Formats: sequence, C-alpha cells, structure tokens
Amino acid sequence: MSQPAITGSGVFTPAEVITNDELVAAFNAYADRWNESHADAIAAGEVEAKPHSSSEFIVQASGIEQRYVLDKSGVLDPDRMYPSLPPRPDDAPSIMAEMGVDAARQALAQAGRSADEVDLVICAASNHERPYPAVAIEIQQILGAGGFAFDMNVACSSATFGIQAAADMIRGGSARRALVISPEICSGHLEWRDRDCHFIFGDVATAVLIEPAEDAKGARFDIVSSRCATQYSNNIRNNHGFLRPVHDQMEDRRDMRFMQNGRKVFKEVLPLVSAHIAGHMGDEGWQAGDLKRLWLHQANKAMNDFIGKKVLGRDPEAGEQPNILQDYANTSSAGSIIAFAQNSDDLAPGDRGVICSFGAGYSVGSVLVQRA
Ligand code: CO8
Repeated sequence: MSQPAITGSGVFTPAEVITNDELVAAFNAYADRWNESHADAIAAGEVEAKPHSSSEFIVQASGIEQRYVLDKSGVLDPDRMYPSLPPRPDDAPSIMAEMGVDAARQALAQAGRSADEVDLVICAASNHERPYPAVAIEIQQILGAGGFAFDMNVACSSATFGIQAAADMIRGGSARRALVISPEICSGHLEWRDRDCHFIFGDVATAVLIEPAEDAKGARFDIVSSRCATQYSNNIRNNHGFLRPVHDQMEDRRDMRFMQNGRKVFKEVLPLVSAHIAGHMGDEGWQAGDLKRLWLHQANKAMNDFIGKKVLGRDPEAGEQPNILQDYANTSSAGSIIAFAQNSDDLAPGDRGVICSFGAGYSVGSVLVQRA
C-alpha cells in the first residue's frame, strides 16, 4: 500500500474585498429602505423594524475584519444585496471550474507535476453550480487530467472528507495522483439581508495535490491518518434544491439560503470537535505535545481559541494555530486548507500537525499529517 502525501497546495483569492464598514453601510441602507417602505406595518406592530448592523459587533462576535468576494457591487447594492454573477453559456467554463482550476494549477506547480499526471479530481464544496455534469469533470477536462472525477458535498467538511477519499483511493490503488479542489462561492448562498449572518462568509478556492510519498519531488506532508464523523442536525441548513422551483414560490423564501442557529452550533459543535481530535490523536498514539500546528476550520475566532486550548491543554502560542478568518471570513470547506497552504512551509521534517474542519451536517473531518 502506498503512503499518501500532500505535495502541493494552492489558493485562488478573488480580486474584490468587502470590509466590515462597507458591508455594514450597505446593510444599514437596505434596512432603512425596508423600514421606510414598511412604516405602516411597523407602526401597527405587524412586523418588526430591521435593526442596524455594526462593525464592532462583527469583530467582537467572530474575529472577521473583511471578506473576498467574486462580485462586490451586487452585494453592496442596497436594492440587490446579492452578487451579480450572470449565467454563462454552456460552452464557457463555469465559475466554480475557473476558480478551481486556478488553485489546482498552483498546487501542481508547487509539487512540480503536470495535470496529465493526475488521474483523480474531486471537487469538494458546500454547494455546486449545477447538479450535472459534475464540476469536477469540467475541471478535469480544462486541466487535461486523466482518470476520473466527481463532486462531493459535506458542507464545511467537504475538503477533509475529500482528502480522506483521495488518500484511501491512493492507498487502495484505484488512483495514483489526486487533486482535491474546493471552490466556495459562499456569497451566492448567503442571505446578505439577514443581520445575524450577513458578515460570516466569503469566496475562495483551494486545492491540494495528493500522491504516493515515494513520488514526491519536493517537500511533503505524509497523511498519517484521517477520520470523518457525522451527526444529523438542522441547526445549519439550506433548503434550496432541484425540487423547490417546481412546487414553491422562490421569491423571498428565507430558507432557500444559509440559515443557522449560531448559538446552538457554537455550543454543540465545540465539544464534538474537541473530542473528535483528541480521540483521533489518541488512537494514533499522538500526544498534545507532539503537535506543532493546528489548521482549523475558519468560522469563528473564539471557537478556534477554545478548540486549540482544549486540544493542546494550554493557550496556543503565536503561530501554533493560525487564523485566516480575519482576512477571508468563513470560506466553508476551504478555510482549514487556506490556513494550511499559507502556514506550513516553515515546518521541519518530523513536525506533526492536524487539519480539521467542521460544520453543517453536523460533520467533522480531521487529517493527521507529518512533514517529511
Ligand atoms: N450587528 C449588531 N448586532 C447584532 C448583529 C449584527 N450584525 N447580529 C446579531 N446581533 C445582535 C443579536 O440580535 C443579539 O441581540 P440580543 O442579545 O438583543 O438578542 C446579539 O447581537 C447577540 O447575537 P448572537 O447571540 O447571534 O451573537 P453571538 O455572539 O452568538 O455571535 C455568531 C453570532 C458569530 C454567528 C456565533 O454564534 C457563531 O460563530 N456561531 C458558530 C457559527 C458556526 O460555526 N457556523 C458554522 C457554519 S459554516 C458551515 O457549516 C457551512 C455551511 C455551508 C456554507 C454556507 C455559505 C453561505
């Protein structure tokens, strides 16, 4: 059996940034207009006025300072509050494929590999641009990769579940060299008109190349072990799906976009994740003191501080548990991979770390890696 290793990683970052202040200004303008046009109903007590959002709240509650998006103007237009990403003709590359290809090419370049040496492409993300043909197959075609490709969705845990699938296939011999690509257009399924969540998400794409350790041309991280777990919960949910337009009026259906009970998620997911990482490490004979780095899912700074402390048994030191959410916000499955891609070069041979993502499902995925 081959020992799978991560030999390259890449991050596609959109060109446009929205700061908290810009976001809040647009939301407040939208809320004012909505309140004005519903003034009579508000006065009659039939509906509640929409309160303002605030940058101070956002930073204090989440640690997020800005987010990258594919289209800033549509999101910040108080009459629209949704990205403007017009449909493309069927013979043009889809948006997810385009951003995924960019991240994949970076991962391939880092590993010194060409796309025709890849025989498995997994597009692992929270939402896919269309049901079929699979975005992964389109990426495979644009890159000029061989073998086979498929899409998968486990929300925020998609990338780690994808890494486990690819690593197992390489161990088992059904694939030799795999790209796990996570293009996340969170701006398209976020409800920007909801003060409770309008600040949470951003857009990005990540990719990792996984191949047998003996094939690696440069530095590598051996995938020592991975573990996935799921437990059903309605606390993070999106009801949009192919059956909806047939039966339902789509206009202003709140449940057609991201919904969450953030407080419950916070309370329920923290113990789940801490126990998951501790159990996984324990079963592999790893101690907290063995860990040089934690690359955690990037949803909330307080959440990561808590998990880091629980796993290490002390406050993490600077750089031990890098956060990127202040710049990127929550990018769903891509977050832990951005943290890994941007904060792993300095590790020395023998150094160990854990990549961990968690989110809707609930779902948790952890990958124990060792620098070689
Ligand atoms: N500005 C000002 N005040 C606000 C705002 C705002 N924007 N929003 C809420 N408030 C107010 C509330 O109304 C409330 O007021 P009151 O006390 O009077 O009722 C007060 O502030 C406190 O509100 P909350 O209790 O909601 O605030 P929290 O401190 O709990 O923070 C968070 C909210 C940041 C959402 C926090 O609960 C959190 O981070 N929870 C965990 C969330 C999480 O990890 N979710 C994972 C989801 S990601 C995932 O699984 C991927 C899904 C697929 C991707 C979807 C892409 C779009």
